[in-house]
Amino acid sequence: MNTVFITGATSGFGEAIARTLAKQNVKMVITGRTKDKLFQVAKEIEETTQTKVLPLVFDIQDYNACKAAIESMPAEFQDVDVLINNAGLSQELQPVHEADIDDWERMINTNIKGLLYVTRLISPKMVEKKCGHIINLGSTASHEIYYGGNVYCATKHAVNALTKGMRTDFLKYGIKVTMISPGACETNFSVVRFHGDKERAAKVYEGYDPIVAQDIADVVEFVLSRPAHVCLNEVILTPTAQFNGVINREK
Ligand code: NDP
Ligand code: 8X3
Repeated sequence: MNTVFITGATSGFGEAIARTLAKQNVKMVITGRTKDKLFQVAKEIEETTQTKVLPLVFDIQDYNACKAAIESMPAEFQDVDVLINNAGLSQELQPVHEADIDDWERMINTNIKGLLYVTRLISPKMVEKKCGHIINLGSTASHEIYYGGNVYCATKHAVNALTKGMRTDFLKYGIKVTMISPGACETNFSVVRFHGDKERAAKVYEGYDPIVAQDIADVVEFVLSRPAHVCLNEVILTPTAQFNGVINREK
């Protein structure tokens, strides 16, 4: 691993992945919209490891912003060989006939279009060098649908299709493509889903042990540690108390 590029590193999985991979003393680009938090993560990593970090603040829903940020990277960070497409979000849990169109736009623009924009901008160098590894954050929602999950699940089904599409496109260049598909994990995810309602978000994780961001970072580290001839196509991980979207709250 030479340079790793992680989207959505201001919180949750992305932050845990950045802090974990930084122990390997690599070069790292981390992104997000929350500038203070992004710079704080970068500073803490640089103070505690040998990893050099470039924080890039941009909204992945905006192709021109993605392009400007990625083209601004100094030469020493341009040789990205690991791309972690993690930034994403869910908005509300409403049936289609009641949902807010803006919530749909944000999910589709972030989870599908943003992931595609960043991949379009980063992957040509991997193709040129004939090596690289792209890790997409899918979800159990890439495979199942739950009440009110309609559009979020559709975006994560799209990530599943795009992961397979990318693996097909990049096969002849030796670029690995992996999807990591977690179930319920307590991060800022549900707070964002419920537009800042922390009480409602906390209820999602009551009565059982959810997975935590570090569990995802551990999987990323393992996936990246496989030898050149092995590509883990997908890893699905859930809390032990969850199966097919159903959560067992009986202790
Ligand atoms: P968090 O809300 O904790 O983190 C999401 C990250 O994505 C933040 O760093 C946020 O940064 C970034 N992000 C969101 N929108 C944008 C945007 N428009 N432009 C740039 N960055 C953006 O959630 P998680 O860590 O839990 O989620 C990470 C990924 O994992 C998502 O794709 C999610 O769908 C997926 N996932 C989550 C699960 C869970 O249960 N938590 C389970 C399965 C998958 P900022 O706000 O600073 O821009
Ligand atoms: C996030 C997990 O199923 O709780 O992808 O919405 S879920």
